[in-house]
Amino acid sequence: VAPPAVVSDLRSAVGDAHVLVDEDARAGYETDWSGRYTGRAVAVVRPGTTHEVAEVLRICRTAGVDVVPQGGNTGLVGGGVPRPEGSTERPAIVLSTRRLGGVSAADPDAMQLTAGAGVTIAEWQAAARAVGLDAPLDFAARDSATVGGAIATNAGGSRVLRFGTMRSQVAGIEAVLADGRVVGSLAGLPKETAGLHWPSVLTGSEGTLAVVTAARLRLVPRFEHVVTALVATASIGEAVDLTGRLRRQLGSLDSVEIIDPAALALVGGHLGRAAPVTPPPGGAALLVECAGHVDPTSDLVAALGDIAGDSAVAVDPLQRAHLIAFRDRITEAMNQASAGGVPPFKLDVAVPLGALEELAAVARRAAADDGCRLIAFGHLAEGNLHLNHLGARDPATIAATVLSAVADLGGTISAEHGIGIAKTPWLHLVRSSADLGAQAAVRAALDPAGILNPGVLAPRPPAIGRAATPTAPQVP
Ligand code: 2HG
Ligand code: ZN
Repeated sequence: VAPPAVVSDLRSAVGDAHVLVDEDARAGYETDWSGRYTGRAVAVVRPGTTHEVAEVLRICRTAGVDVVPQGGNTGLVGGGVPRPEGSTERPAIVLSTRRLGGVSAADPDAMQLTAGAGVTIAEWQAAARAVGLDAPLDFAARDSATVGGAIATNAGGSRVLRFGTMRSQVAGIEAVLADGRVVGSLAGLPKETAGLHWPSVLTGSEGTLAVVTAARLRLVPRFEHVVTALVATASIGEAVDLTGRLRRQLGSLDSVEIIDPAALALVGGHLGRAAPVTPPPGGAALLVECAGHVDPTSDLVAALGDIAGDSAVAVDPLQRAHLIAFRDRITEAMNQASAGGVPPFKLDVAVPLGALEELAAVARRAAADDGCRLIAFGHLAEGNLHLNHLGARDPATIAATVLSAVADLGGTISAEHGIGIAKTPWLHLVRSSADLGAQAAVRAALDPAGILNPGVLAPRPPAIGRAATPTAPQVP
């Protein structure tokens, strides 16, 4: 039940219309995009300015109310929705940053613009294109995911091989600390050595250190010529070799995405049309894009070599969209396949490219042992696989097996979705206790009352033995 004094204080800070207390109004903010993580907020608060964000944080700190920052709510690890009922001592609000909109001061010479935290990735792209440039980031949730959320999770997506993750795009940042003080700068100076670099400190901090309110963002050239290819390889090893060759030969290479045969069949069924290529079992389909100021099609076809035989290449925007749909709409296809039942159990992992084939084999075995259906796809150039388990009986055992193997292979338990609350039991696999202790000290220094996103990114005691099953509250 909402402490009434807090709700009325929040109403005076941001206006009645922007404090949502009705169950129906809150519902869309209380469950994340995965459908697996849900909790209750005493209110959803939607500040419209940095000053209002500061007021909201001061009110919550004084009242002892937790704050869960949320952008477009496209998260998949439970980090942007209230914690599960019964798992926290204090009430929580969702602080939605969606009203912190507005794009301003595009500078085509410096190739930067300033965006509010609530600006979507698609709006960032549109604003860049309006000045003849482009945004360096792209992924399927572009219409809802926000700049603030992308910073909080260090989002990646499909263009990372060319331009880097969100971390590389943030030239300046403005953020509010838990006590309401504002830090950072939106000057966007490419060179500056005058102390801590707030974009570096806050990117990937998952709403635990401050609430990001605006950012100075990098822009990249807008390429007139784009070519998309869907190609089949006989094995993952062959796919990795091809990726290396494309990277070395093609300065125009924008993305190399991977789709396993089961994922390709599932999305084909969802789209109502078969894919133009058929990778054999154990093989993969790759979605490759090149973009340049001159048409890169013949370079791409030459670099594909023999593999060009089993491929579909498109330049026409509509035909390109037809190919891209086989990659972009897999998540939607899985959600539809599991509609009404338990949502897919997701692992977002990355390993060094040379270990990808082994990781795929481990994942296949873990899914077979469980008896679930594995849908694997992802961002090949970064060795990043999205392992989705449909109808998993024992997700905690799958996670323990796969994540331990990932750590042994020199990889990471989260490549781009973040730790949230979903991956906290396995943080110790990839972070030492010295590392986790130092992170906890930084967090305590910036937010001594611990109101910012409690439970998120918080390591939990390691299970006894690597293969043991940790108890995870939201891993049914
Ligand atoms: C993507 O690459 C997203 O499409 C979502 O990261 C992945 O649904 C998923 O597992
Ligand atoms: Zn992804």
